[in-house]
Amino acid sequence: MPTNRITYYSATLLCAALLTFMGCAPKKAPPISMDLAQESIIPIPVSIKATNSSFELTDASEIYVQTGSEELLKIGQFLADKLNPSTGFDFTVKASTAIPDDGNIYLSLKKDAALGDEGYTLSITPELVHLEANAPAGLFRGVQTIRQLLPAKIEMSSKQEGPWRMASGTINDVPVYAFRGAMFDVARHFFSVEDTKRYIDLIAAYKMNVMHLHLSDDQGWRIEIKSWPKLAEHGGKTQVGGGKGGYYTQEQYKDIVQYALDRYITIIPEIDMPGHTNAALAAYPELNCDGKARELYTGTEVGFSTLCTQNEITYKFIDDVMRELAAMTPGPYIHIGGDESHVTKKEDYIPFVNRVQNIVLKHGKQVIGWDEIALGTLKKGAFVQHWADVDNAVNAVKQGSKVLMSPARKAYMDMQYDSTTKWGLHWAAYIEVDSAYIWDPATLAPGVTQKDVLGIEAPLWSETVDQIDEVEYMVFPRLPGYAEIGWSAASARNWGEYKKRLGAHGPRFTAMGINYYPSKLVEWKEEKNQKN
Ligand code: TNX
Repeated sequence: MPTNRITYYSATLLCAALLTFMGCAPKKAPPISMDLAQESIIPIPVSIKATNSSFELTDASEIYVQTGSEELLKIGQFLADKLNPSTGFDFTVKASTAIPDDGNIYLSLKKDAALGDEGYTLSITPELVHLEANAPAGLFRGVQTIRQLLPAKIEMSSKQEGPWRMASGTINDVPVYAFRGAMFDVARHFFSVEDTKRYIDLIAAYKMNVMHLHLSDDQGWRIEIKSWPKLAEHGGKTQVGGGKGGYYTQEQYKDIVQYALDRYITIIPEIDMPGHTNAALAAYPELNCDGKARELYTGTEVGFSTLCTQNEITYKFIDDVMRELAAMTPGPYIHIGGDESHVTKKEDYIPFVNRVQNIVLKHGKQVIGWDEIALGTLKKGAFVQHWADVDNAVNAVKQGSKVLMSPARKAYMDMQYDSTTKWGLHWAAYIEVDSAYIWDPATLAPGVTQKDVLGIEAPLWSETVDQIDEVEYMVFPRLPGYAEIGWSAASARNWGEYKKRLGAHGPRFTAMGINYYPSKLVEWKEEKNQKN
């Protein structure tokens, strides 16, 4: 054995012997300088204080959560499940009452009312990543920030080369609006449980907290109702274009609800009425005023169907549907639709909406409806979703209701980006990524101010899309902008600055396998390897 190797082995042995009291364990590379203020976080946080150093995750790192909470262990596990495949490390989640040793991540709760349910503070030093919140949901939102501070390839599902560094400093963050959502129309085309979970994962990454499911329309009824089985069995048989359609069993729906809940996302189920009901009218003849079942419909016209508002059986039907829906929906809201009821007489529409609100309330849920429901008498706690008519939004506020902002010309993700977009419609507008971003829910409608706004929702109608990668193309890259409009103060939002952050998310979208529209308005970044 050559002398230099003998020397090396003796040194190693000596070192091992002295390890306990001299601490000559192999040293980690010293932290490198990184600027937290230059990181591209979407939605932009309230405040970022950079300390120009870094934390490095290694295979010795662990995730610790404050002792005593199953819920915190679950949030820690969510983070571990995100980090394990790409790092190839084996993060396990452990409980600890004290701040753990150097090199680890710690999630804990603190009493801080200013953080509300969803705010968090994230402190990163070369020694520790410490995420704190007033409530578990805040920790979950903060975990999304941790993901964004790591290299984009952290999102890959196969092992990648490190290093896995995060810039050091402190982030304080809290959302402006309590409701930040997206909608999925699974009625025009049916989408599987897996597709819906995928969409939920994508909105969760941008700190949205609501997924509104449009579960019924002229072309299909997509939720099993045990007391009216033909709704799904017959009414769910087809879809736009005549494909095979489908529906969620109650077990599958509950599975989606739980999946969303695990991501601190509320599911809002919508049963659209009295219009947009052809599928139900095809399943049960007694819901039609003439007592005759309608044919299933596979086209894309709107406004031709109506429940028979005069018949008592209609209200029995609604009561049964709402009872079953309420029983499997832990969230506070049920959406009653109410849009485009062009063949329902106004004198029938208004009493109908008033009566349906009472049914929803009776089953312990709050009402949401499209803006036309403001033509009726809104019950206490009802929310109006503005999509088309500003007068309806103003009328809702006059009645004491809050408005959910989904203006079609800004927030409809089924609108094409421009005339060359393969999928989508353009009846409201072409919505490029800048136009989707540049608007403020608090100034959109004169007379509707920030205190009147519940939040923002971006709907994805599915007349023209039937595959999840097509959905992704319409949703990305507009959705991160909607998430930011809902989370960040208007004064902190600026397209020129935002588009740089968005461009830096290109590699993240790629790593997540998102089929996104590479808008020419944005300079899409390549993933840069962090320097050693
Ligand atoms: C209008 S928005 C509708 C939907 C269509 C959508 C297509 C609303 C409440 N009604 O039925 O799917 O336009 O963009």
